[in-house]
Amino acid sequence: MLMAFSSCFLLVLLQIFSSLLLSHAQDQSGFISLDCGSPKGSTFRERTTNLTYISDANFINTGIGRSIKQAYRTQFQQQAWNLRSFPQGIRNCYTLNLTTGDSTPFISALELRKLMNTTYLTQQGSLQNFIRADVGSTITQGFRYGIDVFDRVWTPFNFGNWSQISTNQTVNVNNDYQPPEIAMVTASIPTDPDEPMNITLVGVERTVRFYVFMHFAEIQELNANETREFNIMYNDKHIYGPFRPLNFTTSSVYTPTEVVADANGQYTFSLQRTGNSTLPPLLNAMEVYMVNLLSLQETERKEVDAMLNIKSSYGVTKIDWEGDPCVPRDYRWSGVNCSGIDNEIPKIISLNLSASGLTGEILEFISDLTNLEVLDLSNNSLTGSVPEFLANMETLKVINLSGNELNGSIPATLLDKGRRGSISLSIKGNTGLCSSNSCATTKKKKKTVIAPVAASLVSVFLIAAGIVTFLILKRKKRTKLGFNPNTGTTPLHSNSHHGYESPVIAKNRKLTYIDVVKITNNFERVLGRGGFGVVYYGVLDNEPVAVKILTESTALGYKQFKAEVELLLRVHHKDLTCLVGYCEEGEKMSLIYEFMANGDLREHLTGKRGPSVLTWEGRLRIAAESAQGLEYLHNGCKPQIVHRDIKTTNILLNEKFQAKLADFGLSRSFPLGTETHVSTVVAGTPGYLDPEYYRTNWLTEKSDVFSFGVVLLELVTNRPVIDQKRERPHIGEWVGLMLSRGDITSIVDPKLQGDFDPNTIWKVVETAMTCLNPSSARRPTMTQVVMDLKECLNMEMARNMGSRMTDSTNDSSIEISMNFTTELNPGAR
Ligand SMILES: *[C@@H]1O[C@H](CO)[C@@H](O)[C@H](O)[C@H]1NC(C)=O
Ligand SMILES: *[C@@H]1O[C@H](CO)[C@@H](O)[C@H](O)[C@H]1NC(C)=O
Ligand SMILES: *[C@@H]1O[C@H](CO)[C@@H](O)[C@H](O)[C@H]1NC(C)=O
Ligand SMILES: *[C@@H]1O[C@H](CO)[C@@H](O)[C@H](O)[C@H]1NC(C)=O
Ligand SMILES: *[C@@H]1O[C@H](CO)[C@@H](O)[C@H](O)[C@H]1NC(C)=O
Ligand SMILES: *[C@@H]1O[C@H](CO)[C@@H](O)[C@H](O)[C@H]1NC(C)=O
Ligand SMILES: *[C@@H]1O[C@H](CO)[C@@H](O)[C@H](O)[C@H]1NC(C)=O
Ligand SMILES: *[C@@H]1O[C@H](CO)[C@@H](O)[C@H](O)[C@H]1NC(C)=O
Ligand SMILES: *[C@@H]1O[C@H](CO)[C@@H](O)[C@H](O)[C@H]1NC(C)=O
Ligand SMILES: *[C@@H]1O[C@H](CO)[C@@H](O)[C@H](O)[C@H]1NC(C)=O
Ligand SMILES: *[C@@H]1O[C@H](CO)[C@@H](O)[C@H](O)[C@H]1NC(C)=O
Ligand SMILES: CC(=O)N[C@H]1CO[C@H](CO)[C@@H](O)[C@@H]1O
Repeated sequence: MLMAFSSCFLLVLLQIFSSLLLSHAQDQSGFISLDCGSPKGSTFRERTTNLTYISDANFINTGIGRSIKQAYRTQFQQQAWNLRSFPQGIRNCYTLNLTTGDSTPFISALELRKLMNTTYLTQQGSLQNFIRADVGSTITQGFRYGIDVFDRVWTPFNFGNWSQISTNQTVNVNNDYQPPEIAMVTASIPTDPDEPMNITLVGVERTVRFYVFMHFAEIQELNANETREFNIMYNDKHIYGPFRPLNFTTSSVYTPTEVVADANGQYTFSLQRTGNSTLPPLLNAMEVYMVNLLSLQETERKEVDAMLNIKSSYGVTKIDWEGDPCVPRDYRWSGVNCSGIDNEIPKIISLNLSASGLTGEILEFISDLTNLEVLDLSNNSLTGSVPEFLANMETLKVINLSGNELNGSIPATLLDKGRRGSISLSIKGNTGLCSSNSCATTKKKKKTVIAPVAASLVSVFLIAAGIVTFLILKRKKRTKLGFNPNTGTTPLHSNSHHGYESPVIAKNRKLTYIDVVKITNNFERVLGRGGFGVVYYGVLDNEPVAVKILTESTALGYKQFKAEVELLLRVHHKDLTCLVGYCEEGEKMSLIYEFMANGDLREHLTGKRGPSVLTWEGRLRIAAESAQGLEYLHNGCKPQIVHRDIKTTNILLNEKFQAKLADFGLSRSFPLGTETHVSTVVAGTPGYLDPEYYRTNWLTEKSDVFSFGVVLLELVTNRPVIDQKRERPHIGEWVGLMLSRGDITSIVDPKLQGDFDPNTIWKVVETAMTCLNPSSARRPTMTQVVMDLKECLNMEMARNMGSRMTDSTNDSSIEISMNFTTELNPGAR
């Protein structure tokens, strides 16, 4: 028996809208329903669904509204009566992928819906509906909102060789997926009870990956001597079962990982009754989603905000300045160029607003484009002075300000950079501008128009057919592209020589000592004492902060301080603590960090934070997050950063128990170039210190890998790193000894009470032991460590989420999880 699904169903879904079942009113919060092309401000309630649609006019500046002919209206729901047409421009609307060709693309309606965050999870990309079938349906219409609380559109599905069964009783649908009861009260069974139910996905390339969700409920009243029990096979491999659907209660079975085609390009699910079953298998409802890989990373929020501020302050009216400035890559904003390799976060590296009719001053928002290499503002009517911040933008290599009406003096620091050739500065045709400090008398205080920061912009990528997808974009490591200086402009030469060292730090983050006293309420509450000073609690702009006061006597203090500030200002990552400000007044030096409400990891392991024990899943998450932070330092930063003091007290937890690496005080940047190591004064904490680094004094990122291995062992064992009373004092040697004796259970932290998947424990121990390899060359990279930990975390999460079955005969098997109703205790673990 064979049933075929193909993407033609998408067309079916679009046509069923005109005849839908009646429904009762439901909550529409979290819904966005746009009637594209309808007049600005217009709104209406759709008659059959009671969904409220509003005009899309506030969401787009381009395109033209049109209507369909009166005669066709009755065939469609009202949101299809208007449409927005895009006859102009190659980049329009909600960051759309518009295909150019001999037709004009259009959108009729745009609808966004909210699902529970526990359902329809994908490991990568987004999910696109392939089929959503109400199997064995006795009705001929599809249905959606009003019957389906999440507004999923269901299609009746019957197959020739299957028979329908249905019930008049109620079926409990109360699990996270909440399939509509109308879909669950009907089901299909094979007409020949000895045949399996085969479901083959056709009409797609073999590279397509799917997630499959099947909803089952027993809807026949079984006699005591009857059973319905079946296995779920995929491409002839057993993936789940034996399984007995619950009486009049929904079980949702889904694939938590991607389903891939077999060698023949085949995707076949088969429900097969077991030998003990007196009844054939049944299927009530089924959903199949394709994984849509969008290899597009969005530009960082901060840079997008800066561009939107620049756009609104200068009143830039370029038609394509909508959505994300850098993506899709082939449709960037005009005048903007971005760095970008696939899968990396694009950064704005050049901004060309030459001859764009700009007026007013040079906006400070430009300084938020922290990766900018080329700035061309030539041939505009810009007034005011050349701002100092341009000299402080470290990446900036080319500045063209020629052909404007700028006046005053050019900042000495900028002149100096121009003189040294590190910036190519072009200022021709600004009659009021002088290149020496002597004319600085008329220098007026700069004032920048502050534009409201544009509201968070949600980029919705749509395929022209109008299929809504849900994005889960993963931010990966960021690497800056090398810059090839464009020498199109002449470097400015000047006689002035100031020997001025350019300030690295933006002024707005610099605080006075008085501020620090205020923030900490006169150093009222001590949070902790670190290697270089005391950390106090403080409040800055109503946000809690941690203020680290560096000890004046610290010999290394000042250098350390500068290093830390310079690094932290460059480094931004969700798994690294964020520096929000600093103070440097002579000897009085302090750093202000985001406050990490839950202290450090060591406190949680030792129980100093109270009796609650970190679960294994919690520990894996902390490990994965801090590994990512470290991976970012190693691979995302240029020059690479070696932390040099990885330990459990430097892994901090915020109020959501997210882990972040702290204390870059000992970090040193690698010099640019081909060197793979630097020689520095050995620093670090005993026990965590890489013996190879200690011995050779040669530092590589693999020293951090060693320290991280120690942290992993602490997470598993919860024992001291060095314990002289132990057979082997160092934790790594001790674990190695226990492993060699085969005594592996005794190393695991007894506080975990055996609540873990042993496979993940051993995998972590294995990873940790490779990190501790005496030879740094044999240690893994943090990238590998991150991958291992994520894999373990996923396994542990799946274990905790529900029962999990894997095919024991083949490791490439897929997994099926069960999601039971909350009221019933799962019997089929
Ligand atoms: C159904 O699938 C099973 C296992 O994949 C296969 O052995 C059987 O031949 C299929 N039956 C039909 C009718 O396609
Ligand atoms: C459907 O059933 C008919 C006979 O009832 C059989 O000839 C045909 O092969 C079956 N089709 C599939 C796909 O199983
Ligand atoms: C829509 O709402 C109105 C009033 O709120 C109600 O009378 C009507 O039955 C609802 N229609 C549907 C289809 O839910
Ligand atoms: C899901 O949402 C709930 C409540 O909104 C939140 O507590 C929980 O952390 C979320 N889970 C995930 C995995 O995001
Ligand atoms: C459901 O009720 C209808 C009408 O009362 C009846 O004709 C039908 O046989 C019932 N179906 C089942 C499965 O009991
Ligand atoms: C189950 O028992 C009923 C009588 O209670 C009988 O009619 C039926 O044949 C039995 N079915 C099976 C599969 O033994
Ligand atoms: C379903 O009902 C039948 C008959 O009452 C009973 O034998 C069986 O155990 C029930 N199944 C489940 C999973 O509760
Ligand atoms: C099927 O029945 C036999 C004998 O009653 C039993 O040993 C076996 O465990 C059953 N199989 C399943 C999968 O329940
Ligand atoms: C944009 O920048 C890339 C380097 O990231 C460079 O290869 C490309 O030529 C630039 N494109 C334009 C139009 O300047
Ligand atoms: C900026 O764009 C103009 C054309 O619009 C071009 O002539 C100029 O070379 C560009 N500037 C840079 C730095 O690429
Ligand atoms: C800017 O003005 C100069 C001088 O008039 C001219 O040569 C140049 O082509 C202009 N550049 C652009 C991009 O308009
Ligand atoms: C960025 C993106 O997704 N571009 C796609 C837009 O659609 C065309 C045609 O379907 C594809 O060729 C592009 O790759």
